[in-house]
Amino acid sequence: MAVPAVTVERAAWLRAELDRHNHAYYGLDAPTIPDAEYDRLFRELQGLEAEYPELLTADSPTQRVGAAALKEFPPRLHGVPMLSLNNAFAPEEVEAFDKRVRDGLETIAAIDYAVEPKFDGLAISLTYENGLFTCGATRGDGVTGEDVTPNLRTLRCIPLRLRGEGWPALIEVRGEVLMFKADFAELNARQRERGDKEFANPRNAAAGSLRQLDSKITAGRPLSFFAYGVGAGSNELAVRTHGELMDRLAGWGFPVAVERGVVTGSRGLLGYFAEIGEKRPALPYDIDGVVYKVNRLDWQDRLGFVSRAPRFAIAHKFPAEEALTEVLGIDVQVGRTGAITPVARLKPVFVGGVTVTNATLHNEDEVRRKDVRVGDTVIVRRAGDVIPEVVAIVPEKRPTRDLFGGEPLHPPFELPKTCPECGSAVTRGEDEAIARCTGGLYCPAQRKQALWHFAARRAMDIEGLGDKLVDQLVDAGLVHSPADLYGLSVETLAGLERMGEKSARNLVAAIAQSRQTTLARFIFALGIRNVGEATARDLARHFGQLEGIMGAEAIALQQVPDVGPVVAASIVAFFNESHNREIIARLLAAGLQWSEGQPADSGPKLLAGKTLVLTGTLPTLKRDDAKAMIEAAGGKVAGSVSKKTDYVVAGEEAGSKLEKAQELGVSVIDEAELLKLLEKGVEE
Ligand code: 9MJ
Repeated sequence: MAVPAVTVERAAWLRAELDRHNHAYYGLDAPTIPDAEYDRLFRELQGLEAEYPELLTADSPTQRVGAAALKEFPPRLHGVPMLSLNNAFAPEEVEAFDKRVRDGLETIAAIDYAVEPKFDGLAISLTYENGLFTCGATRGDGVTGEDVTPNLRTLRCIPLRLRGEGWPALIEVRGEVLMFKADFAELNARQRERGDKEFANPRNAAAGSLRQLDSKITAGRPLSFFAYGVGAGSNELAVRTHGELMDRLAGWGFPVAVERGVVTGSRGLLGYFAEIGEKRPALPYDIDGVVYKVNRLDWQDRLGFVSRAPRFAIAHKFPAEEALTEVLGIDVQVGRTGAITPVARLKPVFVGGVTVTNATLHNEDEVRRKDVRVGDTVIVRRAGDVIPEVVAIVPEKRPTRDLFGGEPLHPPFELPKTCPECGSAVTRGEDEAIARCTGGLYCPAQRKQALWHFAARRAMDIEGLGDKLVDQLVDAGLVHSPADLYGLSVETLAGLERMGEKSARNLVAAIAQSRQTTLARFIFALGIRNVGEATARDLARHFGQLEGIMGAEAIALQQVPDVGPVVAASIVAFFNESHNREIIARLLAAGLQWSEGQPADSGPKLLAGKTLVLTGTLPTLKRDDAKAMIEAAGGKVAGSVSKKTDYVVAGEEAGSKLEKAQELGVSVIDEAELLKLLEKGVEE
């Protein structure tokens, strides 16, 4: 039966329409229709193709759902070999690269480089014949890869037919398949729910998803693709620069990195590296560095290759964020509020730019889920300044009782029933992830940390009272609670190890000086669970005096901005505890005082809507106090100077922020002028 002409037309229209929406969604990152509407059009096309199989075309969007499973991946010879890049880690290596390029081109002029993020995924090559996607392969050894065409067809961001025009009859488009961080998290959550294996990181998830013999599995995995180059066909493109090449690829429908650019000389390269390094945590995908390529393509040709890597390009890599190491032991740490955290003691390993010997295992459930045991080889991750964590174990490397496998050598980890520091019971609330030591301030670990916290710069700011000294004071039985600090004498302190008479005198003076404080600092210093610096400030501002807070019921506490039922309950519980009240009474008896803060609602908001930036050391005010005072007057304190800044408050040794203020013509004031503003407000 002949296909009615209207149906032929309708199918063609549906294909074009679905392709257009795909491109808008994946290529341009600008969705045009709701998912449900896309699905409706998709099903209509599927229906037509089922009824009239002759309507089916190779580039139909319905051909992305996965094909019959393979037994193995056929080999695929690349038209032009897929290169690898040489790596640089240090700035000097980048400068040396730039010098090699200039030497190679026999020029002393600064070179323009195309710069782009280095995606942490899998390199692939996509072949298009007469604009139609015909084959996709992994990199393999660079010469021959694995043909994973049915799998790549399922990626909606890979065009099945090139858009626009000007493409060669045969072209290999090169790029990276990866998984966005959010898609990875969702996939892992799904795997967990189903009891399936979770992936250690987005890269492994992308690799595992792409290398499936059953492309229907790949079809269900959220893979993405970014293009960054061309193999075969590159000579027929009539483009002058790598930048123009990327624009071409975008025009044909490929997603390309928006963070790409062109910079000049090694200074430009290092500037870009720093810029992307800062953006890295906020990028939606993992990158492991940036790539620099000489922008002019004729110069790329002139520079050519050394062995299998181009002379015209280099990867500038971030220090690896993940590394393998061995678990030497699993301990638990007791936190300030008694939280028990399992910690893996590791064979030292260099990761994220530092040597790591401990990694958090977060909590009991996490250790169970990951089944981390002594002797295991594990993937450790340290990203930015985040505390290092154990991502996953490598199951094949688990030591067993004998050489031929069998029983694991070590049993599963169990949380101790009693606190290793004080022997008190460890309990865990029904819907709580965290187990806690019930010892409270009887537990020396909690007591020490409560004291560190009390003395900290942002709390009572007792200079010279560091962690080591607190440990000594607690271990010697000289200090049981913060109140005991105010009874310490020079003689007692001078008797401690590594403590001279002069240091003892300075410390006693610092402790004495801390008596004069602010209500906000005092509340923060108490270390009430869930009460951080901002909440302490809000409480001080709202109630104005300590008695009000101590006597407040949960309902009254919830009148304070950002204080919800959980925080309110913590505060009530803290002040209900008789030993806490007793310590507070002793602190007040020891002479702690503050000028009572004005309740927030009564004071005029003299700095409402104003943004200030603090820089340098102010003559009398501590920076945190200046900040609190500005905020209490309704002002905002920003970290950097911009055109929107109203005032820069500069003290001694003010640096670049002062320069920036002068550059932008922002008013610069000193402490005295700030105090005047706080008293009288801004004269407009
Ligand atoms: C990645 N991985 O993002 C290249 N790459 O160019 C970029 N890889 C590359 N370019 C030539 N952006 C060989 C590899």
